[in-house]
Amino acid sequence: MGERSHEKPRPEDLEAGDLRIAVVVSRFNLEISRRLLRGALQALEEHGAPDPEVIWVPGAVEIPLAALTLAESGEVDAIVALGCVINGETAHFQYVCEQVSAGIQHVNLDTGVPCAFGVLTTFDREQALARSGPKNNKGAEAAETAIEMANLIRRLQDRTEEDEED
Ligand code: INI
Repeated sequence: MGERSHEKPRPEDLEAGDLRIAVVVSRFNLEISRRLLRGALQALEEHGAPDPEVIWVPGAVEIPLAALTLAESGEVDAIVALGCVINGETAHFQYVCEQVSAGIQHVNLDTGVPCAFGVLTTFDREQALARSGPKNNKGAEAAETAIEMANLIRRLQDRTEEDEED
């Protein structure tokens, strides 16, 4: 057994200088999506991610297919999925939430490429604004999760390869 994972991320766990990270962001509730994107891009820059690609899609339901296609391309080490679903008066909200959350988990488990879930699912616009601000920004949190998971999966894969060589 080599290196283990740690309770809190160490600085090197959040080092993104050699990671290729893409952001998939949905246009629906554009004001909030832009705020999440700003937070994510700031966090990626702070951690040294070089030139993250940003892919826009129409709504949250479209995020998983774009993310899956990127993950399968082999061109990215991690994906940050951003969007905002706000409860309306019908059951539509529930279907959109289910599709985007299950779809993003599919991307993670089917491809092995980490795809962080930075999609807000709120009861109103105020809750969405409160989670996409300069202080509390779920886009920034998702960006850090994507970096940490990309580094973790890389380390675990390297360990497996070393074991196979022994
Ligand atoms: N898409 C969102 O991203 N957020 C929402 O709040 C939303 N609502 O409420 O309808 C929404 N719907 C569109 C959906 O994501 C798809 O784009 C559409 O169903 C076409 O596939």
